[in-house]
Amino acid sequence: MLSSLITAATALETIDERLSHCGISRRSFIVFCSSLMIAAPYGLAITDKKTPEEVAASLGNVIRPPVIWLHFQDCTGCTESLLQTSHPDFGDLILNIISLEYHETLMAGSGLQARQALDEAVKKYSGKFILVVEGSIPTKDGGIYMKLAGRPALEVLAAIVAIGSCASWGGIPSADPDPTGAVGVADLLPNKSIVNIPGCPPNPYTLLGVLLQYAADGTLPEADDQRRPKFAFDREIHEHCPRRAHFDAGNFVKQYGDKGHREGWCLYEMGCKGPDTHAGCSTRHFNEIPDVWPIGIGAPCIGCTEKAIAFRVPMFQVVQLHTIAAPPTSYAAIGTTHGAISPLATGLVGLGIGALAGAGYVASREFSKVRNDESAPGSKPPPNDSESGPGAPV
Ligand code: FSX
Ligand code: SF4
Ligand code: F3S
Repeated sequence: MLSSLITAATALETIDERLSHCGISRRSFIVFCSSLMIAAPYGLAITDKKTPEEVAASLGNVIRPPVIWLHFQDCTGCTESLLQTSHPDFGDLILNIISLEYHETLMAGSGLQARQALDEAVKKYSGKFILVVEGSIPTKDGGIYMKLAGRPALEVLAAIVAIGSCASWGGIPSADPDPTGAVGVADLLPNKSIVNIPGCPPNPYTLLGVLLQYAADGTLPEADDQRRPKFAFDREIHEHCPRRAHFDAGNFVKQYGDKGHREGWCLYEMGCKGPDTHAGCSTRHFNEIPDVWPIGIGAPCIGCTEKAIAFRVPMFQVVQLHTIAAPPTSYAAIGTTHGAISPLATGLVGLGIGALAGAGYVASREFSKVRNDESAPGSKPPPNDSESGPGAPV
């Protein structure tokens, strides 16, 4: 059990003690807690409180959990993603909230010095630390494709939070032809309690939420059948995608740079895996910048949080729609003709309602104009038009 790896260690500081030693004000900590509540608004035991003050009161008594972070076959994008967080601030996180004891990318030491630091941290916090694993583990040929201090990665691995798609189930290194026999942590240690936080890169707030919940009350967030915390992976991208209205209306990008692409239409026909991918990217963007996530910048979701999709299903292959009806066959046609609005009727019902009806009429005319412009059913398709998506003629 993960719970056996961390115990309350009286020799370690609580978060409150640490903040007070560093001269950090209570107010700053409450601001930190409020940003945590915004980042994980539901599904996490620690943020399931009414006010930031209540979160601060319960977190303040928590012993800062020692964290040892190991890298295997990866691109370090997982760490880069975490480094970009400022709400909560990453410096606060590693210096005051958790106790980051070993992290190859962030530490100044290297070689023997780094190896000694790892040995010391493991010895000092034996039975108390959280192990975060980034990257997949090579298994072919005795694991010779990756060694740490001369030993195959396989030998030094212990457990626990698998961050990124590589550590969760192999990720990019495991893509066909998988030359190194790359696997995720759970493949090697099937009987351990492992939390998978897939994503390439993963959303840093998910890791933060898992670490803090465990540190606060010794429990892990409820997980789905792929060991992903439900609070972050219970919905599909498609459910909250800002381009969903275009999907429902049958407005699809047909080619990068076409009119639909420039106007932010749905990327389904470009191979977007959003309708089959569980992740929170459409509501929790990356790098603290609005719209910084794949679909936000005009690229289809490749399903990087799904074991069966990313790096397995071709990037431009259209996914099957399992739970959603495909427009336009199941939706009323948008381009139907509209009846004229009677001046008498608007006069009787009143000026306000008449104004609303008029606005709706103008809007529907504008919408019809767009639909008839490029993608309306029956309109002449562009030269490279795809016929495989839901908007295709049947
Ligand atoms: Fe894998 Fe992480 Fe993708 Fe990269 O290191 S999940 S390749 S973003 O960074 O392991
Ligand atoms: Fe968004 Fe992709 Fe769904 Fe279109 S198919 S609405 S781009 S998630
Ligand atoms: Fe990955 Fe798709 Fe989100 S590619 S980062 S799950 S939008």
